[in-house]
Amino acid sequence: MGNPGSRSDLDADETSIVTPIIETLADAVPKIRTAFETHRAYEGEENPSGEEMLAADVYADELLESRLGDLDCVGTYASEERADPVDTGEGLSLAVDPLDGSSNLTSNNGVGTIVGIYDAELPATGRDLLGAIYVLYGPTTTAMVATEAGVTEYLVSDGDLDVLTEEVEINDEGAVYGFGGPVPEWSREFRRYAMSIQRRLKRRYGGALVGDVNQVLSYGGVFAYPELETRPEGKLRLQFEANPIAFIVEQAGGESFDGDSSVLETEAERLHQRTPLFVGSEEPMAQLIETLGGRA
Ligand code: AFP
Repeated sequence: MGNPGSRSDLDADETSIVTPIIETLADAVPKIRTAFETHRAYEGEENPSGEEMLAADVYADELLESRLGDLDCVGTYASEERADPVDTGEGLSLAVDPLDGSSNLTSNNGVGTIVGIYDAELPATGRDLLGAIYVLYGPTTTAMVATEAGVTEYLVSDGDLDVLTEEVEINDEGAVYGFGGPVPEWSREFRRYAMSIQRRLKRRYGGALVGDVNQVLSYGGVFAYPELETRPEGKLRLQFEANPIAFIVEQAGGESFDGDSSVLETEAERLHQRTPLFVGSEEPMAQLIETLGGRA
């Protein structure tokens, strides 16, 4: 653990692209946490994906747009809560889910913030990601930061960052699984996979992607939000959720899959496009990919 009160735990070489972004996010964390207490009501408005927004969603989005959009290295701020990207000048494109799993605020369960850092105009493929970050607001606040150099987990406290885990690596076998969506709406193949995996792994599902993926990274295992009968495109958003999460898991040594190939290969057609998402440890993912018909 690093020196509390300093930001020196950020490794200059490994995370230089993401350094101003993660430092700015860390600064915003105490304000976002406070908003969980003060901005709990629903706004009566829907986001571009048709979901009702909480006041905290709007607060986090506006705060992050103003803070991240001000950075010299950022040229575009796009958010799950906005129909269109905001042009902030020359630079990288950020795709942000300001408050992932915000409906969990009602039940006081974990929520998160996700940032995809793309070196391309949005919508872009996961192969255009230079880095990805998620913040998990759990009993403590942690940040998982991935670049081509690897993945580092930080404790975020009073706006400061201290390394918790250097070189985060997912184990190959896995211990937990968490699958979203109503079971009767899963495909027959996916139901077959779920029946088989539950003999070996323990079910853990919290309803916030960041929390559910963080436990898969911590213990090994598999997270899935598959295509559904009524929603063949899946639920999760490619730019804001699936790509950054797939990048982090793959950089930690795991696998991602969209039903055909790595999520990072998914063609990007629309900013708010959805995709099925499967991520996790090598072994359970190999079994999943085989059960779903293999890679295209
Ligand atoms: P909310 O932001 O509306 O709470 O949705 C969260 C989310 O996009 C993602 O974080 C979860 O993995 C998934 O939806 C949970 O969906 P279910 O409520 O269908 O389990």
